[in-house]
Amino acid sequence: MDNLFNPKMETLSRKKIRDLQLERLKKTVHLVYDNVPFYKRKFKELQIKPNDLKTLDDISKLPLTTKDDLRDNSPFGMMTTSLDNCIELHASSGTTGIPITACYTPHDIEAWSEVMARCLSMSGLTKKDVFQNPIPYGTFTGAFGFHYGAQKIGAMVIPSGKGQSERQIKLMGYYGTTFMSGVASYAVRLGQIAHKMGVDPKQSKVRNGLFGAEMFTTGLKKRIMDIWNIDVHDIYGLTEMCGPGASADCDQHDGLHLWEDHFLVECLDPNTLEPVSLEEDGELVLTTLAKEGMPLLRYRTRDIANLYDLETCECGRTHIKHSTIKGRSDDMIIIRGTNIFPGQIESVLMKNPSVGGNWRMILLTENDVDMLTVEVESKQQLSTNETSNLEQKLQNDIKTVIVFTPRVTVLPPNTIPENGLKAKRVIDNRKKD
Ligand code: DLL
Repeated sequence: MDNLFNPKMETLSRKKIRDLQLERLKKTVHLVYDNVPFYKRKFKELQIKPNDLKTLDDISKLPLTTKDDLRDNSPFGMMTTSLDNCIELHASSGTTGIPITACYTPHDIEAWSEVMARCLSMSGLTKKDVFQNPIPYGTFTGAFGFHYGAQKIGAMVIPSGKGQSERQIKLMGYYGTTFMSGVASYAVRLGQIAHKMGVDPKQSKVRNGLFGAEMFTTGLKKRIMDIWNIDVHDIYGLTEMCGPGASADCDQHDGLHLWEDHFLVECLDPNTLEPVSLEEDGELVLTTLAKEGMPLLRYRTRDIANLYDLETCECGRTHIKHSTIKGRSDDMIIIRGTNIFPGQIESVLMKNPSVGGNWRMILLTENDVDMLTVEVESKQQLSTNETSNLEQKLQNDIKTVIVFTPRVTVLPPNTIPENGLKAKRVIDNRKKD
């Protein structure tokens, strides 16, 4: 219980959380109805008025918001206030070229710092820590979110920023970094670089890490723990909500607490858009409850996870938990009639101690048939014989989870190209009709 940043809010009774959610939801609904033409139009189409919202269950009457809605109204059409009242802008690039833009009022920056401080404190950050933040400082939300949260706790922040991995390792040693953040796959990469430089990551002073921003399987988490000999926490978030900080896992490592005084979560079947039962996988749909600049109603995240039973957690927090993100509904690949999430493959790969840090799936059409090749780096340089044994073993193991037999190619360490900030796990070169 000693790592609560805001004990009162983090342990609020379920009844008080729900009362607060209803009060804030009503306020948010009025705010967007009065100020955002997109929402006013949607309410009209659905023949509802803000005052029709009487209970939290009435949320199902409200319109959903999609990424396309944000793009159609980009960059500033979803805002409730003029740009004069905003002090910061962030954006996520996505794949279509039109960025998703978010503008923050001073109040929004404060709210973001608060949820980030809760996540960091829950992961063990204290004011005594030296906190290294190896994330590019730019329009991506990652670096600033961690920076604000860590400073709110009073830790010393090293804003080490983008890449330059050898420099990151040197800074860690020089300043005695005790806590690091980052994009999940980068923590593995940094470990590899340290080894290459003759530095054993286990001997560093780092004792804790908080990572996220991309698919983060339990296998990858364990991998980072082993490489660095640190405790690893998972943090989830998205530009549309604020950036990182919607949720993170506590020391129980059994699901991520989502800050329900800031976000109202629903878990819906992505096809029918009906709620799924607790512990059943569905799409997380989030409504902001404490945002001023660009509040969103029922935002379809596309992220697949499940919500847990609402008992008070051993850590004392009362806020709902969700599982790790299993994948994005738009990441699901259909090959020969089988639905595959990249996370299923990563889980198999990360269990194998001979597998290195990077991997990807390559999809091709050969003689009108979809072919899947899994390319994966080995941890150490292997002989031809060892390589083919490992390929065989991985092929069999992957087959048990995806039902058909993929090709597996094991490559030497550090040979799969890095693809920007977040790892690109799927290269789909199939013929499109
Ligand atoms: O990635 C914010 C962030 C930065 C989160 C740093 C955590 C750490 P976007 O670029 O808008 O924002 O991407 C959001 O990334 O919808 C998920 O699909 C994915 N994602 C984020 N965190 C996790 C996680 C940031 N812990 C999108 N596990 C989200 C799995 C994650 N996927």
